[in-house]
Amino acid sequence: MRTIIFGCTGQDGSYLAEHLLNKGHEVIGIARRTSTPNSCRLTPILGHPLFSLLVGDITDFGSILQIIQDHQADWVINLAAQSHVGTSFQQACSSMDITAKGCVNILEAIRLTDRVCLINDVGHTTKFYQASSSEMFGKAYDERCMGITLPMVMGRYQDENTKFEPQSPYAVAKVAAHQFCRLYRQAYNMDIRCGILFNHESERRGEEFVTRKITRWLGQFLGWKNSYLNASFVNDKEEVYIGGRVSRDQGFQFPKLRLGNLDVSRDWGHAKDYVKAMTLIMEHDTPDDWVVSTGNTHTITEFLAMAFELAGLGCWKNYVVIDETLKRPAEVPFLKGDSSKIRETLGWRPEISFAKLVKGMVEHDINKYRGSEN
Ligand code: NAP
Ligand code: G4F
Repeated sequence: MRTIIFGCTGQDGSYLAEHLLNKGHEVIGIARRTSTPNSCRLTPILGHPLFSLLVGDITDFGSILQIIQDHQADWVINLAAQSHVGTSFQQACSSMDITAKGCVNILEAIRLTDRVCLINDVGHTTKFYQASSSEMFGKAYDERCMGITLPMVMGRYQDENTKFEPQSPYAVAKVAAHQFCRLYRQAYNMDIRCGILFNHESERRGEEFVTRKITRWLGQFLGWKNSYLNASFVNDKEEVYIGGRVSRDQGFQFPKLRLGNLDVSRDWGHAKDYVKAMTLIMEHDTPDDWVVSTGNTHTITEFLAMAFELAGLGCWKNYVVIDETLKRPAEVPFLKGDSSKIRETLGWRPEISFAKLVKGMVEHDINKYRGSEN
């Protein structure tokens, strides 16, 4: 089995590559050219005999067509995206180019390559996976009665039948890519599978996403604090600084954690579980769309409370500053997936709980910055 992964250097790409190599796949990772190396997440597999890393940019049709033609992969996985929702408000055009048109470039490259194979009677069919997102649901959800106890609890959730109401340029681009996938599946009978994944995190999560931003701050703050043994600390409005004889003007201060909108809920799982779901979706006998989620939703303040408790700092409110500039022009207030379809049909279940996810991320970042001053 030969698999091409676009977006191989990202959180999911790195875990998926490891998972597929363990299953015996030959994996060709595609990374865009950057001025400094972007392959740090791939360290565990660089040098693996079945792994190779090629240069390619999904906004460049020529380079994508060449890669697809040259390697005739069984599976092509598209995880490449400008995946940060907040950034997509500042970079709407490039978010659309990468996240929507990039997907169409890959679809077209596969369609044309498989067509030439058909004409030449060498029948090669490529299975394609698109990383769709729960952000596509935006503000839409369905409601159902979750139990018969009194008072009746109405539960909100999203599943494969929930409509799309995108709330950001990123989400609009993901809807466009998703609709292209559905169209190409119907119109050209292509083997296209879309995983509509809810938020999933890990110690490899990009540092600007809210979970990792929190755990990274905790690691850096504790690294700083612990390097001043026996010091007393003053908790000021915007920063924590060292009291006593050292003045705060001398640079002995640490900025508090600046966050935007805390009034949102996310269905957070662990990326390792989600790349297993991607694999099951690809191994299934028919192309389809699948929601992948834990079914549990938590507020950011719940994440904060658990992470700060684990780090031994007590109440998070003492260390967090709300920064209005970090609030988005439009917001997705509530995400909670109903993944019954993939659970019942493919037997997928998340194995890593929310508590274990938070603990793993906090411990990783505390260890990472232990003994450092920044
Ligand atoms: P990520 O860490 O941001 O990784 C994105 C990947 O895309 C990186 O490898 C990045 O390369 C690559 N990329 C960006 N622009 C590119 C371009 N023009 N050409 C080639 N590659 C490019 O994202 P992730 O969390 O792993 O998510 C994987 C995919 O799932 C994304 O499409 C994301 O939108 C989607 N998704 C994620 C979640 C989630 O909660 N994580 C949920 C639903 C859907 P660099 O390393 O060079 O930046
Ligand atoms: O961690 P986030 O940036 O993730 P978001 O926007 O939910 O998107 C992630 O999940 C999607 C799946 O649902 C993926 F498709 C997407 O690629 C990405 O992986 O923000 C989560 C929430 C938002 O409501 C945001 O407004 O946290 C809020 N938030 C509050 N303060 C913050 C911050 N988000 C970030 N990134 N940084 C803050 O300081």
